Amino acid sequence: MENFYQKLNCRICDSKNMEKVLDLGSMPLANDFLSKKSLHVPEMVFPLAINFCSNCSLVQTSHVVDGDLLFKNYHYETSASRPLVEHFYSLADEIAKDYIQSPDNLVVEIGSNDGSLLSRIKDRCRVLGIDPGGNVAEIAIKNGISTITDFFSTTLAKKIKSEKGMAKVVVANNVMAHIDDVRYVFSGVKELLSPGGRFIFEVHWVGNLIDEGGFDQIYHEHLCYYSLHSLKFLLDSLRMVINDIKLVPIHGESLRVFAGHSGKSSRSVIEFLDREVKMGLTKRDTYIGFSKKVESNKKKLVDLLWELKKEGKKIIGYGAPAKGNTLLNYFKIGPDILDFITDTTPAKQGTYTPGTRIPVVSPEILKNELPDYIFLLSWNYADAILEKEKGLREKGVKFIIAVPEVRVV
Ligand code: DWN
Repeated sequence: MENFYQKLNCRICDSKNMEKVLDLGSMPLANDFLSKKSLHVPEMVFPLAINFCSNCSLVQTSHVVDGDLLFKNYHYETSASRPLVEHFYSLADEIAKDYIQSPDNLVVEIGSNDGSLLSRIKDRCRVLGIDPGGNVAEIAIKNGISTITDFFSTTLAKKIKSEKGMAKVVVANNVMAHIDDVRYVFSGVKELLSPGGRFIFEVHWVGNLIDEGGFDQIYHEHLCYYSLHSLKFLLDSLRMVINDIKLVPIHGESLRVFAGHSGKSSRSVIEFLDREVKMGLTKRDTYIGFSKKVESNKKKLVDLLWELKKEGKKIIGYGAPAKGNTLLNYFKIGPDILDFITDTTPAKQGTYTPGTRIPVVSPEILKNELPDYIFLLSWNYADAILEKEKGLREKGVKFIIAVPEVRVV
């Protein structure tokens, strides 16, 4: 692969019956934050558009960027977002309560990042992390979480099975949307999972993306935008079963899927499939309508920001999420609008946002520099952040939130 290639067949069902439903143009990589010394180097940009497959309903990116470019030096750290860490701790406790019967049980996490989830249960069972990002895997290893720095695959699944036995639980959060050859990776999970085991994975739900107009979740790392329909098509074809599902309020709304080799599907699965049909998630027109909502949100937000700048207001960004870079680049919001962006991730501080080149700094700066407005790029943590920053709001600082509707609070 010369850095990227166009996907002509559907990732799940191999159909060519796909139609482009949104085109964001050429974009830099959303997590490719720039160091000061690389500012003079032209950035790589890649086509960013999504297709809808009428055969299995998978919404997916039209092009695939080389995984080494995307993940080998990864700026994203789970532990930088407290609400996310708490979300994963709660999942880890649920896994231990519902699935771990012996300290010898093995829990394998695909995309284990800095080991936040596994650290919660490492004293209750055997744990193994897998993550290609050497920098984040290093943090996990330092915290005592055995981690394989590589991409998960059927080959690696066989190696783990021969060395450590089968896994009682395989967990993968915000990973299965990042994989091009999804059939191969899901087959690897099937290989590793014990007969009565559970594959528990979370993916952001395409229904939320449509509902909230959260188009910023579209970037090159996210190859798939799953509905339960598309996931069911995939697991049926691999002769696996979706035993249960739960909609969880993280990254907007994510589907938490409980899958296994056998067993029945719960009532929640049946009801959710009906809900998706009623929402039109199996119809291409739904996604065509979505792109119109994105354009209307764009105009409202950009007009508001320029109005405030004309009034001489100081505006900064809060949170430098990957999704923020899709929004900033597509809406052409740069350092002429946002003086800087604060972020709690040490690896992001001192860098510049890809494409728009806005400086990313520590939130400490807010102790000395008060803006008039804060544009909340990490809108998915709005409740926690507005609570955390109520002191700023008491001093008159206003927050601008763009998703699901543009509003000032
Ligand atoms: O799939 C993925 C999603 C789930 O996570 C990955 N491809 C990458 C990543 O996407 P993201 O960067 O959009 O995720 P978050 O968790 O929405 O990023 C939040 C950002 O905001 C982090 O950089 C941390 C920062 N933050 C902050 O500065 N102050 C977060 C909180 C809660 C805060 O109080």
